[in-house]
Amino acid sequence: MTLARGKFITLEGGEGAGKSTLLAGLREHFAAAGVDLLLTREPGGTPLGEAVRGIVLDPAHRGLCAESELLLMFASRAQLVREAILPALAAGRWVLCDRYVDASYAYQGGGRGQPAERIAALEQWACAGLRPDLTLLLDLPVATGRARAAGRGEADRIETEADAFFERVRAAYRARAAAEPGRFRVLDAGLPPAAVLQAARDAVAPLLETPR
Ligand code: Z5A
Repeated sequence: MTLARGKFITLEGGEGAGKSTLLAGLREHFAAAGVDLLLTREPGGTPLGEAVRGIVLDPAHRGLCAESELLLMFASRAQLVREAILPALAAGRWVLCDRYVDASYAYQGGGRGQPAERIAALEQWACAGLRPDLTLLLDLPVATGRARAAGRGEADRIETEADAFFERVRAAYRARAAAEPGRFRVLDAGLPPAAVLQAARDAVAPLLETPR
């Protein structure tokens, strides 16, 4: 019997949308379902990726240009795909990733104005053809997300952007979800955490029904 490839699920959304909160709930849900899960994140997830994360989020790097930011996101991603995600999927594990390539289209594309074709070319090169089986988009008005995130201490480099930047990010995410309804499930992140988790459980249910 050949081992079934695991499922690749990504979680996306703006600042304070509740990704970390939902990840904790989903981790329990998958454990109860007997899924062997790799939980990881972008940028990050490998020693190199975590070092890149430190660079891109450090407020000291205020002068980082949009091109460098885009390339650093993809450097972290290329490493994560090859070092962690593809081996896990090949071993039959499932992977739940806190952000993936849609974040680059939303933040570096929508937010910073990098051309979508440039991001698509990087995706083709860096991601080894890996696309998510399912993407959960936590959608929330920018003001609500920022208010939730406000009490957390010093803002990272990207969190210091203006509201208009995050409005463009949100619009880009929603446009991607509308263009690919088969892959995306848009969840109302303004609902209480238990309701968001239930909506996410409903969204992953069809994947859990497939043979493992
Ligand atoms: N980035 C990029 O630009 N390009 C890329 O390609 C990639 C990433 C991959 C990574 O940050 C940054 O990198 C991110 C995008 C950029 N920059 N920004 N901004 P991250 O993903 O690690 O962190 P984040 O996006 O800033 O997430 P966050 O602010 O940590 O939020 P969250 O994880 O989505 O939310 P949370 O911590 O679960 O919840 C925030 C608060 O709200 C907390 O107090 C919760 O208790 C509360 N909460 C959560 N859910 C609810 C509900 N449902 N109701 C009420 N309150 C809630």
